Amino acid sequence: MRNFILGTDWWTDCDDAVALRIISRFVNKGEIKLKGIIINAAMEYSYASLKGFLLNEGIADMPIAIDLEATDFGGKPSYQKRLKENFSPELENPEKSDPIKLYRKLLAESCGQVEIMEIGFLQVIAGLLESEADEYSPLSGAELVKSKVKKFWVMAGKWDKDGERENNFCRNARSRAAAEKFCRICPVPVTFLGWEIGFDVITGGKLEKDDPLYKVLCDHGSFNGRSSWDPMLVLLALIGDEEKAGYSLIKGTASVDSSDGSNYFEKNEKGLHGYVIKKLENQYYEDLINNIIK
Ligand SMILES: [Ca+2]
Repeated sequence: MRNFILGTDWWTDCDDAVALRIISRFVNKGEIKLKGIIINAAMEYSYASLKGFLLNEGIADMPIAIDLEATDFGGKPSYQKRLKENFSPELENPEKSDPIKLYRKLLAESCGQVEIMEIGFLQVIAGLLESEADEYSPLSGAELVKSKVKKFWVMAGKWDKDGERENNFCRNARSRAAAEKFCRICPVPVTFLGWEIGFDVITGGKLEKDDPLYKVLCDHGSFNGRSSWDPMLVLLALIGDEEKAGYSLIKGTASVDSSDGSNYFEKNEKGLHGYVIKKLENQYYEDLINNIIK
């Protein structure tokens, strides 16, 4: 069975919750194993709201770590308070949490290879890549990733032309530095799904009105559905094959300018990086996602 770890900002946008509904469907059918979740943006209700959502999905039995220092992304997360109140009112953020250690532990203890899905900011993964030997592994972070991570699937960037700026890369100095580092030093293949892929694929608007996921979308103001960046990324990862998932893959080397978060791509068939292009009409992806999450 394929093993995954998820990184999510679980922040101002509600598409992370739609993505987690898709993941929960695959986990509950026994099709994949989700070994843990790393929250890479922190607000008062981060841990409780995510845990509450997972409890309702029936997949809460996994470790969660949170980057408690990552409070500087700006904006007002809209749906977390209700999730906490409805599903886990007694829970609070942990006083201490070490998300890099959790990545190291999960990777070191995994018998098989792991795939990492990232639908938020990259500073924890950049920290993992630069981490040193510890009680879990004598390997450096880059060596550990090289030996245990088969591939990263990352929602970030805008790849239809060079010099574009997308939120997960360019949100602030923290995310920009991490994105630059990740593209430069990650030693294993990465497939990016960019902003241009998901913005006009709208999902979640057909959910039952009493579905907690629909309430998440409503709290975000997305009563008729929301752009599908994170859902499309996780579904692509879970299918595990760009062509089968309805995309072409452009291979090469991605880079990010840490001064402004702009992204660039040099095409090269032997490159470790790739970004996807849709092969089908938006309706195809919308129907696929809406059918899974209903
Ligand atoms: Ca996200």
